[in-house]
Amino acid sequence: MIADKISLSQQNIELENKYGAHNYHPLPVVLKRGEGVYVWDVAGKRYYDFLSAYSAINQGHCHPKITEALIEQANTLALTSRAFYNNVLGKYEQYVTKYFGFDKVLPMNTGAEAVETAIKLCRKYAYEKNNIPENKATIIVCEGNFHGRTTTIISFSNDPEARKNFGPFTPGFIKIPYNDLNALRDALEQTPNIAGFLVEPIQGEAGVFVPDEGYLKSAKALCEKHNTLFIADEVQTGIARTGKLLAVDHENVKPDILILGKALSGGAYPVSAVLANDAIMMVIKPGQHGSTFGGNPIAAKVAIAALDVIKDEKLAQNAEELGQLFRNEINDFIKTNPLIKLVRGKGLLNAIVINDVETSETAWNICVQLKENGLLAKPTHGNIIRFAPPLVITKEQLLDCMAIIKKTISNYKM
Ligand code: IF1
Repeated sequence: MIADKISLSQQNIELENKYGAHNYHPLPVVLKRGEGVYVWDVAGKRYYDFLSAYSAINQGHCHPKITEALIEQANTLALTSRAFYNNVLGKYEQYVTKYFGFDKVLPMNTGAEAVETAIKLCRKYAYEKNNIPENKATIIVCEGNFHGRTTTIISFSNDPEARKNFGPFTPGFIKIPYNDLNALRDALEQTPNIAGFLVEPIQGEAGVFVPDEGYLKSAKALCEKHNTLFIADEVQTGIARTGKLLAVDHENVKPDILILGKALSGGAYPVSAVLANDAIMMVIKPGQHGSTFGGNPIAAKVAIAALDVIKDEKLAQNAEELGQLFRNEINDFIKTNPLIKLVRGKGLLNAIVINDVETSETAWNICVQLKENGLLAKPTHGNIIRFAPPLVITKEQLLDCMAIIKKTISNYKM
């Protein structure tokens, strides 16, 4: 019986290897079902999901309220395109703009599409409202950024793996060190035609780098002083992940352009969005930007349900409280376990740095052991393991996960 289940796993893995592009290197586990903080593999083994599809499943796997919204709308009217109005989109647009406090939303599907939309919006505003000469707009980004995988977005990545042999690249971006206000000030003062500053409030993929307290507020003030748009990419940090509705809320910073994705749908459907006030958003006129599925009725209904769940179940508060518990417990554990160098994060977006040379082998091997012990996590870059469970996790479940993490690391043999 067990042998059959293992061959079932192997069969699925072999199918992906044979017929799928090899653009990922997944952990060797084949999942079949998800519910709340749990996922099950094809052998029926249960795991805690500590990745949450990179923070898309903040509301937990297959949340009944979100799934119900998806199914009901899918059985009613799935897609109209924006060539026509429908009876769902306007209600969603009103809901999401009031939810986050902006005049308007431009609905898209993936995070990268929303980032691309924000870049186009920023450039168009620069040319039409900020007297920047056409085709001269420059957007400041940070070293170590991750904003998606389109050709323009990787044009300003400094990850060789994300860039190699994908050129030629899109011009109009300059990079500065993350969490460095002097570098931002210099770029704003010395570089002509700056249109915007695109930043992750916490750099997720780079390894959950939390900037110094006050960085976001000072960065926004510098942008205001230089008449530059502050663009917050909250695709991964937003929707309650860091213990507030948005990561910028920790510093009461209001971006000029807000980018959302992932948990905007609770992982049930690709939904992303760009929010801005009229002065910015209205530079885009009919026919100048769009997408076949952007703002479709299913996405609209799913996003309303997903955002309802965040508020109704007080998931930001839960993330704040249990995130503190997680970091406190790991910091205590570090005192007696040299394998971990440090833990960092905000809310339930955390990472531990393994105390070894810059190699991802140890981090990967620890994740394989965690899998054996019933918890799924994955390394980000190098020797860093990200821990990001669904925000619906209970204190008891978190303590159970802490026990698994500590046991695994204590027993790990380099
Ligand atoms: C992959 C990383 C995380 C994002 C931020 C935009 C996007 C993402 C801050 C684009 C997407 C995903 C992409 C996914 C894995 C995951 C990821 F490892 F790639 F870098 F989370 F850190 N802004 N992040 O984190 O959104 O187009 O994917 O919907 O490409 O492997 P998307």
